[in-house]
Amino acid sequence: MRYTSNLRASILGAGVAASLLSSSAMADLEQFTPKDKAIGFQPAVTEVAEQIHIFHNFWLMPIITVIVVLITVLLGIIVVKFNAKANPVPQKFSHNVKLEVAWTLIPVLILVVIAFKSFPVLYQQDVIPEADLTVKVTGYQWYWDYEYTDPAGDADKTLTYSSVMLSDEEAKAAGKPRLLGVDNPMVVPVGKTIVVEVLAADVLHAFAMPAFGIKIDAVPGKMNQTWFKVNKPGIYYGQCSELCGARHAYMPIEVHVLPEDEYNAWLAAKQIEYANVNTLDSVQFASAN
Ligand SMILES: [Cu+2]
Repeated sequence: MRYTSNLRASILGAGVAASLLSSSAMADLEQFTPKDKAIGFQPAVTEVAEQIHIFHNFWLMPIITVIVVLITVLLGIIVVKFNAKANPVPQKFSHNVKLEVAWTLIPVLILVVIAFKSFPVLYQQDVIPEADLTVKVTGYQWYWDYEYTDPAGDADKTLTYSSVMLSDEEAKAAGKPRLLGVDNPMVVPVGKTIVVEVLAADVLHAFAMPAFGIKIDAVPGKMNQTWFKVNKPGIYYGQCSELCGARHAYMPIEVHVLPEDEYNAWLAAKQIEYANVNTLDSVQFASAN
């Protein structure tokens, strides 16, 4: 409960809440950060991400490996056996019906297998379940806004804030990874269905969280939806995944997944903290500069 008590402390010392909160939360939460020389996916923490990994690791990779090996061997045979020296007189035949049927049908069958295995995963991502919590995420050049609309069935409790990347020094001081840590992370409760409504205010962005298995375009004038349910508390990182301008690489996403009581404490604290802020726009620009 260190997180909760620090939360209360930071309300008292209003103004410095953001950095204090983030660093105190990190003492308790496992941070899922990129590892040196790692390859492959980040560990999956949602069922959707698990299904994506299974599809990739046990279907796509074996299929593509067999294809690559087969083509390489065939190419080798042709180079060795049918070069001008080894085979000075070329054969004159053309067309082989059986072979042509085979090399048409086999790729079709491979695609059918891939479709058969991928459609359920796509369906699982695409059909939005009933939300326990909806968070509206808006992409700006170059930061994210998070809006918790009506979080406790009370429109007055709507909470909006901006999330801006920390500088190298700030990230180091806060113990967060460089180019991924932010000042005000998105915070959600663990084990709950979170529906994310994704928008953009200026150009195309994309909200992507690899560990959750989600990546969705943020389009000006159009609302996209996706969802996730994380079963493991922790701090997770993602990035804008659509080229959106000069600082595209500097609008990371940091999500804290907290036990429900700590999430509620965070929500209550933020509402008090932001209650006296008249225009959130002034906060955004102050932090962006
Ligand atoms: Cu962007």
